[in-house]
Parts: sequence; structure tokens; C-alpha cells
Amino acid sequence: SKKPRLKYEEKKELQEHPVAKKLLSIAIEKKSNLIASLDVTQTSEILDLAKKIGDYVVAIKLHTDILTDFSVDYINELKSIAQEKNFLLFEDRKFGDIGNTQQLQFEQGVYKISDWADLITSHVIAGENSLNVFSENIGVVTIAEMSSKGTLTDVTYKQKAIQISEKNSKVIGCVAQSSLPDSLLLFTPGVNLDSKGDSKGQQFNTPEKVFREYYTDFIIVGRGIYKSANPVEEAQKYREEGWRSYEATL
Ligand code: BMP
Repeated sequence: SKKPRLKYEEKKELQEHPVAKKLLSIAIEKKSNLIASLDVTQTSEILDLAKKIGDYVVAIKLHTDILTDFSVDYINELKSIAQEKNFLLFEDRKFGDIGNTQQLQFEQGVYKISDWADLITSHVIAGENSLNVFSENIGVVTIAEMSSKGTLTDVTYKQKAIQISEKNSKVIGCVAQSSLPDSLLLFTPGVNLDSKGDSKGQQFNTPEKVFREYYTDFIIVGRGIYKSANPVEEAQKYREEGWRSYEATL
């Protein structure tokens, strides 16, 4: 039989990075392991959803480059909602280039991600040095394994991505669809209670399955929440389901 997983309190002890500690503190305080991915294209929709579901999540994941009306005012308002409701801002930029280019994408352009993100995602396809450009105060989450059908992130790729992630003090964890060493936090997207997948390659599992089989730390839910008729009810449901499934593995 499988050994029991580490509690969030125990994982917090293992973490050195302030953002990892903060994320785990929020999880413990809110009894939530839910990250809502708000993949909508207007800032007003994000702000509205963030106000409504902010109490139930540990972080809101963003794809800022899909917004049609980005502004600094929007970011400032989102930051104040995040502070009030106690969640982190997670920019899913999936950097995937040489370090110099990633640095420009991280610090410059319209979005100036380095000014406001608490967490960012990065591929490690360009090798370990490409991660050196991210700042110390931002938690880097590497993409070790993807949720989509036919992904190229096979076992060897995943193992190498984990090795790079374990060695780098800026990395707090990985996006993956299987378990990780205890020193890394596991973020699992492709979670939905009502659907098995879409026509574009996404594959969904239930929260129960990803906690039981992978010992994930955080579930990432997109369309299951923001596309539903009642996002508040769904956010509450995923929070409860995620927490119940976590406790069942202890
Ligand atoms: P949805 O639950 O609507 O499928 O959204 C999943 C979110 O997680 C999307 O924002 C997607 O970009 C992200 N994601 C994923 O689905 N699979 C991965 O392997 C990595 C991701 O970041």
C-alpha cells in the first residue's frame, strides 16, 4: 500500500521559498487547494470573477496575453482584490525560450509580468540556465508534464525537468500529471467534474483521482468554473471536493 502523503504543514517546513510558504499558508488557512484559471478575454470579467470566487481559491491563474483590454489600472485593481481576498496571482506565461528572450518577456513589453506576478510558469525546454532570469521573489512553476493527449513530455522529459527543478532555488514546483518528489509542489490542471476532455486535446480527471493517484498539492480548474452557469457555486464545490480528496489521502 502507498505511504501517506505529506500534509501542507509538513510541506511548508520543507520549503525555503517565501512564495511557496505563502501559498501553503493560504491553503491551510482557507482549507483550499483550488487554483481557478480565469481564461477569459476581458479584464472586467476577470475582476468580476475574482471578487466573486476569491474567498475560495489560493491563487488565480491568468493568461494575460489573451486579454483584449489589458491596462495597468486593471492589474492594480486585481492586486487589491488579491490582497483583500488573500490569494496569489499566477501568470501562466509558459516561458519557453533562451534566457535572454525570457528575461525580456518577463520584464518588458506591455504586461511587465515581473512587476506583479507572485507565480509564473516556465518550460525547461531551453535548459537550466534559462531559468536564471526570473527574480528571487517570484515562485517559478516548471512544466514537467502536460495534460493534453499526445504531449511530448514523456517519462524521460519529465525526469529531466524534475532534476532541473529540484536544483533551482527559484522553482517551487511543477505542473504535472503524476507524483513528484516531496520537495516540489505539484500543480495539476486538466481537472473537471463534468467532462472527460474537449475536441482540442485536453484530458480531464476528477479532483478525487488526482489527489488519490498523484498526491497533487493544487488543482487547477478553468472551464469547470468560469464557463459554468454559477461560478460561485462551482468554485465552492471544487474547493470542498479538493479539500475532501486531500484529507482522504492523509
Ligand atoms: P481548462 O480546465 O478549461 O481545461 O483549463 C486548464 C488551464 O490549465 C488552461 O489555462 C491551460 O492553459 C492550463 N494547462 C493545462 O490545461 N494543461 C497543462 O498541461 C498545463 C496547463 O498550464
